[in-house]
Amino acid sequence: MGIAEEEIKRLKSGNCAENAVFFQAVEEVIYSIAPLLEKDHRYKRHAILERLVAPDRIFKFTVTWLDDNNIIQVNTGYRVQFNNALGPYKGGLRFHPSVNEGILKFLGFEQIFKNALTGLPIGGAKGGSDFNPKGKSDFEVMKFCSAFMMELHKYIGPRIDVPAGDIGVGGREIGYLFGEYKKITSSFEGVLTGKPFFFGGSLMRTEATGYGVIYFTQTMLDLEGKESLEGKICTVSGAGNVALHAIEKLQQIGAIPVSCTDSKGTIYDARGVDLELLKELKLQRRVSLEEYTNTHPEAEYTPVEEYPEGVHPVWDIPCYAAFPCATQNELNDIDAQNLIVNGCVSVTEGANMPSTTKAVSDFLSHKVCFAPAKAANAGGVAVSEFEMAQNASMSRWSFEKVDEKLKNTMQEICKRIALTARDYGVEGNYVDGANIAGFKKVADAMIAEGI
Ligand code: NDP
Ligand code: 2IT
Repeated sequence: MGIAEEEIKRLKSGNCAENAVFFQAVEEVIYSIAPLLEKDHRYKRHAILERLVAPDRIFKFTVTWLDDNNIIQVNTGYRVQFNNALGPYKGGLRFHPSVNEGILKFLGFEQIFKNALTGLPIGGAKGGSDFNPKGKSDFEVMKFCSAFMMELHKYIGPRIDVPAGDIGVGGREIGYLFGEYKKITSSFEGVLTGKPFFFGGSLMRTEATGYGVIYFTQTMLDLEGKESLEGKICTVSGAGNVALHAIEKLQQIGAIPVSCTDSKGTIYDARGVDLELLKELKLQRRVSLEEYTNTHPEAEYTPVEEYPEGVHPVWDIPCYAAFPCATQNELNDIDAQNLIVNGCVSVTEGANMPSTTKAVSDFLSHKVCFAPAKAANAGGVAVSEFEMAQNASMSRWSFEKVDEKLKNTMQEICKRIALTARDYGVEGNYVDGANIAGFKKVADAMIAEGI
């Protein structure tokens, strides 16, 4: 077989595997909304499902840039504009070597429902690149971001499509992307969210997703008649934007987060994790979590190579509440069983779709309070919309105002999906509640807007 045939075979087989996460996300929604489709024939007549699972458009482009050794590097960039029935396309950019069209379709599809649940006027999108920021110099990241924006700027705008951060894209990357957009278009406008505060960012956007995850969990535990998080052992995975701010809010409310993870390993610090040290390691020095044990030798570090097969050690730590905040499908059915056997009362998804389908059904059948990502991590995009509002009105809101609005938004989402679940005969099932409530909002707008 020649190189071309091999490449075609690889791409074809890659393509099938690529779509697995997208189908996983779509299937969950279809199962949840089936009773609604049976009951209300308008959705079938207007072909809502067929229209909703197909992105409005996908842009795929080549990003060519020069590294610090003057070697030309080539990456692929994407923007998946999924649905704008409720407002401009909105959703993050992910820079990670695993990025492909299937992953971005799954993330863009989820984003439609998440954004609908916020009650704010934003549609769903996602984008990114297989560029790996890890180990790159600041200049290399800057050069990549400039080259990426050279193409992306054609497709975005404050009333068209407003990207933000996700894995591998934080304030630094958004700053470089914004700078390039400004240079190309000569306009200073709210075309990206998650900007640093001193040039148009919103206070609290950095903290919003992680804080929102905890506000959601507090409301859910309250509605379900469970004990609050105060004084409780909590496990968290991830050590990025979402995980660190979930840990921060847990500590602020008197809970005891004892773990975090990165792509290389897991830290278990039974006395509670040292957040200042974590921030130094992951946000400033961008190094592996292994270094945590240099300062805290009594903490346990397990490198990925030593994980038992098919099991993540972070979900084997006994806890009251678990918060998967790293990446998709990081918590499988064996992990779910470990959490259930160890008496875990609640699981909240900070990452997008971190639990496998089987893990979710196990949590639901064992009556674990389970908060799905599209509801629980919506605080990030909600504050992104607040940033758009501030940019559009050339104003600045205080930290307290944003925090109050965030808290209120998370409480409202939680209550609405709990009520929806009850109305549809699946009380306590926040997965079905979120899917039905999100779908109805988008579908009704699509019907009203015509084909
Ligand atoms: P960051 O890039 O800040 O952090 C990601 C963290 O997850 C890092 O600790 C990283 O490890 C770890 N990680 C990433 N990929 C893998 C992998 N394949 N296996 C194991 N660990 C991995 O991203 P965020 O915190 O922003 O995003 C985390 C999750 O939250 C994602 O699912 C994202 O889609 C979701 N999310 C993010 C929002 C936001 O506002 N940022 C909003 C809503 C959802 P390492 O340090 O080694 O790279
Ligand atoms: O998954 C997500 O909601 C995000 N990465 C944030 C999206 C946004 O536009 O703020």
